[in-house]
Amino acid sequence: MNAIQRCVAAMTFLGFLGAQQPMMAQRPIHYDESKVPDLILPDVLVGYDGSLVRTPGDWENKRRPELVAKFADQVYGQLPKDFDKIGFGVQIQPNHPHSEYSTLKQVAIDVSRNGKTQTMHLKLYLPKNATAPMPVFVLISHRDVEKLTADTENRFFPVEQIVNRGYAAAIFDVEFVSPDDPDRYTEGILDELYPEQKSMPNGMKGLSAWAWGAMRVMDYLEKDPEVDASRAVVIGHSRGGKAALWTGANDTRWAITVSNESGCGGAALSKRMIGETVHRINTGFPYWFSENFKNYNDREEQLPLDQHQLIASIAPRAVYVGSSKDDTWADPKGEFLSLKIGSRVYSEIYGVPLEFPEDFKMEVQTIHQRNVGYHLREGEHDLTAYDWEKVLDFADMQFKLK
Ligand code: GTR
Repeated sequence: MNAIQRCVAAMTFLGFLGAQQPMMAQRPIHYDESKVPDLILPDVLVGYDGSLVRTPGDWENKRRPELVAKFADQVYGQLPKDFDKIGFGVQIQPNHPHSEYSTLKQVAIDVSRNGKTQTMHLKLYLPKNATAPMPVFVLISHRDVEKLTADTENRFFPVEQIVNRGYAAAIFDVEFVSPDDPDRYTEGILDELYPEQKSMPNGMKGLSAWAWGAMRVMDYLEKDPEVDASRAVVIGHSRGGKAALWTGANDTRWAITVSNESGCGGAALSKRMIGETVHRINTGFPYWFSENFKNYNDREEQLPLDQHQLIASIAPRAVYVGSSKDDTWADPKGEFLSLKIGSRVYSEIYGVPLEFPEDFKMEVQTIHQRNVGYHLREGEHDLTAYDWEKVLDFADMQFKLK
């Protein structure tokens, strides 16, 4: 073995060690576009066996499932679909801070597997005096839902704004499925329902558990006659946005998937390595992604996929990406490119005419088209009334087009 071969062998070995890499020095953080490497992105429309994707059948039966499986294996971990039983307990809450304009259903969702049960709680606000089944937004919340919903002024989950636009507003706290805490994240479905996942290198961790929670909410929505589950939107901000995209890629029942400022491991392209990187996120939040994802710490060029393919995996259902100008940690340009490149599936396979600006400009903009929506706003990392307004407009447009 010569010196170069030894170096390559050592790097390969370290790659396999994966989880031990956080001990190594990390690449410095940068926001310098001139340091972004030339992007070599894996093709959305070429299968792993080299075959070209030409038809909706090729996409839906072969390419899309293989991409989702690859993301499960290398990035997010498994999203187990099996359980033995699911039950729903519904209570109408008579007095609540939003009662002037909405009716609140408190829903307990009990899921059992191998003799154990996990309960998650959903709050569902229906527009007051609604008669027809309502389209619905479901927010995956990593912020305390009791606090959020007690404060009618909060803009993160603005019940009044949503119901006044003719939608039901639903929210669940990730705490019920996998607490957003490095020391407690297994204290939910991982300990109770899927303990075998904990020792698997491609096992479920926080983000997959949150997506699993959103899917169980959908199980409920399909049973509630006051909701139109065929017009359901899953939305999340930042870490919640990563989970929302992963939900939409797995679960074809959602009409629209919305990622707000989800950044690294969400909408942003990992291979740009600007702002938050794979190594940074796996170090800061080692309990979100699978162990396998750590193999790509500072080795993004080795990733056999990138996030444009996650966005594509939502097709042919609608997808939305919201970004903000000051949220450079989340790489707004990478989020835009990911959406633009991933959207090829809609245009080339489903014949949806789509137009995007040739180059990304860090300027306030809104691009609402059939199936694909985008906005870039002023300001910092947050989910704001402005973001909701844009996303509600987009949902109106999609449901009118249907
Ligand atoms: C950031 C983190 C991001 C993002 C965000 C959030 O600090 O680096 O990946 O998910 O937090 O959830 O607010």
